[in-house]
Amino acid sequence: MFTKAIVKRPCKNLVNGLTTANLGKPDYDLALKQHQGYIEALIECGLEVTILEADEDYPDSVFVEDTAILTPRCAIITNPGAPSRRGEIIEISKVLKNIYQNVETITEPGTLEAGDVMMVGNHFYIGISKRTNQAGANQLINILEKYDLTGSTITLENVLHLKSGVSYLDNNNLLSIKNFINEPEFQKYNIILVDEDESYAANSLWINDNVLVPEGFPKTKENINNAGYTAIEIDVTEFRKLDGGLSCLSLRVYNQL
Ligand code: CIR
Repeated sequence: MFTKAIVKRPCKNLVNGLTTANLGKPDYDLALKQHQGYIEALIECGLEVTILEADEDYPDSVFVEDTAILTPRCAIITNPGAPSRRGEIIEISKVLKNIYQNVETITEPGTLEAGDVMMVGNHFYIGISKRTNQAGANQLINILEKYDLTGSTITLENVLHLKSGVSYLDNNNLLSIKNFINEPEFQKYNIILVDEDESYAANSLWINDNVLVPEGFPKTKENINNAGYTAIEIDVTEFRKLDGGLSCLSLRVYNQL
């Protein structure tokens, strides 16, 4: 069960964040408002939310998910593949040391961003992407195995992070864009296909009985509701402009296997 979340307020320098989206610059005031809506939804889902203050030194620091992998047995601080994001781990590391007894780290030459890591029970799928390399994935698998957890890799094409295209929703349900539906490792799941014109909604966020879904993707929302969840729509247009989705905006503490 998810019990807590950590978020970080967007900074004004957000407008200079990394992007491939071609959707224009985010509007800072609207981003702040949307971020507040996201926090309120997490609280509505029963999570205790820690809110970290904005940090102007790191334009992408609102996407706090990428800085750590939280497992029920340890936290693992990443080494982001994007050089401009490396320093984001300093503060997160301090915060997580107050929550977790066991804190591990990914180090050079390994790079890894946790948007590339998808937790399915005690197994962690790791996307090999422009941001996460094989060395980083190998380090993560070795760390996981120390805690009786497992990991395996999936090579990505055409998506920034693994979870840009696929999200595990618990109860064996996997929300996925077309690119991943033939992935051998995913054949054991009940795949909820996300239509091509709603591909952004593949990054939806399962929190206990709820799933947060980006606003404006009605087919995906309906499919998620039909699968037995309560889909909660959240407006995140300003974060989409920076290739960010719902999962990217928080780190979630999961307490039991
Ligand atoms: C970046 O390119 O790093 C940010 N603009 C977006 C990060 C999105 N994070 C995620 O998918 N976990």
